[in-house]
Amino acid sequence: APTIFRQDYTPYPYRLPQVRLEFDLAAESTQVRSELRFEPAPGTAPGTPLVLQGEDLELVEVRLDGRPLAADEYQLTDDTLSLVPPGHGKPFSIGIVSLCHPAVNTTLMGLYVSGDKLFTQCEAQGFRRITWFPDRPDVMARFEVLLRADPAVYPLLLSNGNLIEQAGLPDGRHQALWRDPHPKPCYLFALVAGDFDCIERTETTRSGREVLLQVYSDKGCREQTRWALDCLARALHWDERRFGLELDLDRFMVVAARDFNMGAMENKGLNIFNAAYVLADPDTATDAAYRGIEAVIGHEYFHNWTGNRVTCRDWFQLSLKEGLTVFRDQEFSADMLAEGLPPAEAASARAVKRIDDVHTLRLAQFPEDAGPMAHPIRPDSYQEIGNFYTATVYEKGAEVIRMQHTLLGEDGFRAGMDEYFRRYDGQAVTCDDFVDAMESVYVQRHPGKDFSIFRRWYQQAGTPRVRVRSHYDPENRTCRITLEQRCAPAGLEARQTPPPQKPPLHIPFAIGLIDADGRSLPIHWEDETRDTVVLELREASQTWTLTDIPRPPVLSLLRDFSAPVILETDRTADDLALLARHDPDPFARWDAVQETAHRHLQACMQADRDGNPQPALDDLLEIWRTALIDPTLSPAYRARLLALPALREVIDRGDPMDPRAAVAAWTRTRQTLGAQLADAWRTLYDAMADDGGPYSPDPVSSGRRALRNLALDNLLAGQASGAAELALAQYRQARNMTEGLGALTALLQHAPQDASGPLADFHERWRDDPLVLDRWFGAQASAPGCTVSGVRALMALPDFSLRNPNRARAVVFRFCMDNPGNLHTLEGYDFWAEQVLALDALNPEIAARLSRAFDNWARYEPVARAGMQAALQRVLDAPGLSRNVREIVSKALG
Ligand code: B3K
Ligand code: ZN
Repeated sequence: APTIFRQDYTPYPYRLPQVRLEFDLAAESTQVRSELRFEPAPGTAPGTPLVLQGEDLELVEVRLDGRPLAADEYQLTDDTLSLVPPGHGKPFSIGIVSLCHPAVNTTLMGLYVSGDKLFTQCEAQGFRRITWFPDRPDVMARFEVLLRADPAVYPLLLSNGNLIEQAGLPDGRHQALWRDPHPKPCYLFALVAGDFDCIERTETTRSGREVLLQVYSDKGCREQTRWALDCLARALHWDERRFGLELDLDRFMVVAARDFNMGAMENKGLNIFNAAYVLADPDTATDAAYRGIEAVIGHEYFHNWTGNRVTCRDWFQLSLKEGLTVFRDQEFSADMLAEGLPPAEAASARAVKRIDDVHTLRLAQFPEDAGPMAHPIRPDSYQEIGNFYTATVYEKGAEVIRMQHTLLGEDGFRAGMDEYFRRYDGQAVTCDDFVDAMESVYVQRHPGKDFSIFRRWYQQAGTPRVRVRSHYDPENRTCRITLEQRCAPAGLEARQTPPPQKPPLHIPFAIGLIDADGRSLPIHWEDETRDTVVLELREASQTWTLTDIPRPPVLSLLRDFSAPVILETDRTADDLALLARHDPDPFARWDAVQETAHRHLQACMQADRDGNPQPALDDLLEIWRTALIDPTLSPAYRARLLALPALREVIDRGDPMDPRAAVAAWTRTRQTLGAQLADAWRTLYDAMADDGGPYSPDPVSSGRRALRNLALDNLLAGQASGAAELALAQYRQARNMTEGLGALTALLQHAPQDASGPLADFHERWRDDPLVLDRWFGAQASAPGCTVSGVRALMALPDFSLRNPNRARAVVFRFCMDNPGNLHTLEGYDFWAEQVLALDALNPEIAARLSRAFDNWARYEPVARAGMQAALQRVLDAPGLSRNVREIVSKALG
């Protein structure tokens, strides 16, 4: 497949002010009639061809200014339709009639069937599967859309913008006309047709306009959409308060779809969501699911400004909207968690969100940045853009925005955002344009300081490492701190000779000092005294001297995770233990516990390799023992502090990566921690019992449930007597899904022999609720007892279907991502290859996601490495591979 380069961008030679689309909707075959009003862009030479994209379409007719064109007046290829428009320099119109086939569209891109309804997904390049069109984000048009369908099958007909009129037709069908007042690229087009429940409410915007918010879902699900509607209203008001951004539509719709490739899609005024991010009630959704809905509802809503009003010039700029919008949704979630709490608790609630976000980054993005798919947040090339909706573009992109927020401060960042909209509202722009706006504020507020090298974060792939050295001079009472950065060649760079030079990045590095008794040592900095200062590292190596430090300090580093880097320090176990007990920065404190655990786990693996006895666990045990009973820590925060690093992180830290050794070390450590602290876990379990009030997903009560489930998990891991009975009782008495699933998962993980009763009961009770059934499948597929034949047995059940992405994710992905002990076997590797190919025949975007599971095969120990390499080769050799999967596996194999 051809590689597309960012440098090759050229503007589209024609403008498209106005589009009219008429749909005759039916599942088997839908006819689309388009009327596209083009005009040559300034400077376009007469005779410049007009090229439209189209895929999997049947062409019926093409007209130019109303005149049907003969077959030799246009060119048709597999994916384009082109013609030479009249050279008079004036507007002209192209009319196209074409057919597409939603019922057989298993890719879930373009127009497709889910259940008995019709949905669209157009980002990034799905619109070309609906009709021929300039399918690129810098062509922005006003859309008028007429939908016609059988009212018995499709009583509701939705598209973007405002409903202009609705009417019955003489042939028994009905029609609806929608007009979107805002010009938009076609990737933001949407239509929905079918029978739905709907709840709605009106909100008054800050300028006093009444707007209608609606959530559509399957018949019978109405009551499960209240939380989503509530989140939507909160998102609307939050964006007004925090960013001064008001909804620019009279009507904002969210529709839940059962079959959906990703989380959700921000189509203008008509967001289409994976039902998993809409439906929730206490019986069926976990606390985490409630928070996930809040985050995704917020995310899509915030795209209305960061993405839709200002969109991307080309797909290389994807992080312009995604990184920024993830940052916005992270801040929204943090503010929602902190709302109404006293300051200290609010800070802790925000820290919990930060910890979870950093955890995601380390789990998903760091490995990506260390593998063959590593790319800058603004990639330079791709073969298939669908493969670049990555943790790098999204999560690292959000970190790059967050660093700008740190460097500018809340006020400065807000001023930069205002400037961004002042300059670019209504346009399709680049990441550079965004940084230009931020830079204009930065240089004004920090005279003499330079922002230009910050842009390197957009150009460089790979996770930088920052090495920290410090020296305390008791005589002069100074502390000298040296930071040194380097970033190894990443992704394709690693294959270049000589390896490319990577100039230093601009890294905001937040630090604090504490003394041996755990007290904060204030730092004198820019005429102030502070507990935390941000060192701005701009060179390969830089040294700072802090003065008036009365006692030898221990360094608290990278507070609040001020930059997406890996730390290298010579901190001792005692330093970490001190930080784990006393660091006033809740993120750095958590990180000190994580680091202690990581060191222990790696030491266990080393001891195994060397045939030595297992290292002592004292450090971690003591830290946990104190944290377990510390009443000053919120339950949610304690649940993070007392969580062992995820198994995948432990595997990823190995050099070479050794999944089976990691599983062994991890399992043993959990066992020991559970057993040694059994009494404390038991006391905590009882103390965190539900108070009997009505369910609420607030941070305090959900924190208590998280901590209680963690206690249960530890009791089972430590094989405490009576633990299985406790879990069975919790399952039976569960008052919500968090408790029920917590008990079921703990049983499956540690006492599978006792899980069969709850498993059967769960299935019986929830067999008709697909989202809950996904939980049932997922808990089993990720259990250590689930071998390849186990996962095959799950797939043989009548409830299973590979076509539904949520179900495929619950079973196949959970097995391949969260069950390393069983995946890393010869049968496991075969299973992976077979499933990648099976999915690829249906849905290349989803198949490509699964194919990423072996990205880092070359970093594994020899046996695993050879097994994965062979499996990758088997996929690459298969006939008819999609462009999506081909790009991933060919890059993996190099
Ligand atoms: N913008 C969508 C991306 C969907 C692309 C799928 N090929 C989701 C989001 O980030 O909000
Ligand atoms: Zn997004």
